[in-house]
Amino acid sequence: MRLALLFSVLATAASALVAPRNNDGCITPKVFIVSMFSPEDVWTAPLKLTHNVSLPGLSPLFPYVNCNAARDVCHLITGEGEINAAATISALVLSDKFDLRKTYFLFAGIAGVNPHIATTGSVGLARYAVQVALAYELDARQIPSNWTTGYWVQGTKRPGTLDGAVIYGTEVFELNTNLRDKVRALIPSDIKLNDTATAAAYRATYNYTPANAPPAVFYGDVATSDVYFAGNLLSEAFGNITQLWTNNTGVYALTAQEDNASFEAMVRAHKVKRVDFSRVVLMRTASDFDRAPTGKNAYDAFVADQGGFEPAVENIFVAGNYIVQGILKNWGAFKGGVPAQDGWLHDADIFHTLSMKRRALEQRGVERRRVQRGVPLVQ
Ligand SMILES: *[C@@H]1O[C@H](CO)[C@@H](O)[C@H](O)[C@H]1NC(C)=O
Ligand SMILES: *[C@@H]1O[C@H](CO)[C@@H](O)[C@H](O)[C@H]1NC(C)=O
Ligand SMILES: *[C@@H]1O[C@H](CO)[C@@H](O)[C@H](O)[C@H]1NC(C)=O
Ligand SMILES: *[C@@H]1O[C@H](CO)[C@@H](O)[C@H](O)[C@H]1NC(C)=O
Ligand SMILES: *[C@@H]1O[C@H](CO)[C@@H](O)[C@H](O)[C@H]1NC(C)=O
Ligand SMILES: CC(=O)N[C@H]1CO[C@H](CO)[C@@H](O)[C@@H]1O
Repeated sequence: MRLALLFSVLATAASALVAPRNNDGCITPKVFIVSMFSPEDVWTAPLKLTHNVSLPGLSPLFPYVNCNAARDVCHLITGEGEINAAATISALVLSDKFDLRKTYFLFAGIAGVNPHIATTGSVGLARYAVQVALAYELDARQIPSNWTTGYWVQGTKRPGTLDGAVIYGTEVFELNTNLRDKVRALIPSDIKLNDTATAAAYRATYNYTPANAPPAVFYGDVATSDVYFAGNLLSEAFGNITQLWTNNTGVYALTAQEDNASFEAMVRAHKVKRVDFSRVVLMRTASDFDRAPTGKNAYDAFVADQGGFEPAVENIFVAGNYIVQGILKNWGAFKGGVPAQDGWLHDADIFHTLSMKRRALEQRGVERRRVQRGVPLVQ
């Protein structure tokens, strides 16, 4: 008897490993919104996300997922920085309380902005998230005299090259650009974004557009770095690294501290069919400029009240709620997914984690050779 019981326990455990999940009783949100810290939670009150679900592994500061009564919209706060983001999103996507296979994810937070690409209060929708500071660094006072920056990619000998780069796999993530086009179309082109007089006045101190133009919706890529960098030199250096990792197809527009980490957890979960990484939208609204206006000191600009925080936070909802409501209203069109662009399966990350060909590529050492030849991995 006891032996039979043991066998039956083992058989149940084994079938749990291989059998499809029984998702009865799971929460199956249509849209899952992710904030990174409390001010970005512009959702709970207006969308009445009052049904709390506690989940092991979330941030001790934000221990709940909160959903609406219909349980078709849910939200959580990851906690700030790469480590909080990776740990929280891992806990979510591995939880059996949720079935997230058809869920659209809206990562929606504030960010620093490159004034050559957009201005404060603007709403950016990203194709790439690039982990720019995964790099070597020398203090600027000790760099070789002909270098333009103290940052260079790990494994390489100098700035500006991927020759010999060491790959961690989290350097760059590519999202579904067809989905990005589709959700942008849900936002009215004449949308009235929120703004403040302080933000407008500070913006006017830049002598070029789009920095000094009113806030708008735009396409732009997001740099991820735990180091909160500022000033034109570092911003330019990380813009250069973005171009390296994306073979000049990415444009560094926004900077924040979490996305690369969140997406690593999402890609791993996609691989075991717990989420669909082609259903991820990354929206960042611009709260402050990454560099000073011409002729101003970098530190003074960094500490100045740029006035962008408030409209950036508000515009997460002003623009983002069109996306949330649009997906809910048009669920028939979204339910089956939005096919991603050609090549996406190979490029979601540079290990080709989502590609059927990944194993074969790895076995042939293709990644290693391409990197040794200094060939960017994303096309
Ligand atoms: C639900 O979660 C929110 C945010 O974490 C918290 O403020 C609120 O007290 C929670 N409500 C209940 C009933 O636990
Ligand atoms: C700097 O000078 C060194 C030595 O002359 C040279 O090898 C290198 O290519 C130059 N440029 C950079 C960016 O290192
Ligand atoms: C960025 O790259 C450009 C083009 O190679 C170069 O002229 C510039 O000095 C670089 N900027 C920094 C800060 O490294
Ligand atoms: C945008 O600004 C208007 C006017 O100040 C305000 O009523 C509204 O609540 C703001 N929107 C959000 C989402 O905060
Ligand atoms: C990089 O982009 C260029 C076009 O600008 C293309 O010709 C080249 O094949 C790309 N390289 C790789 C490795 O994707
Ligand atoms: C700077 C930093 O924390 N980078 C991390 C990004 O995520 C990967 C793991 O997925 C880490 O290896 C990096 O250290």
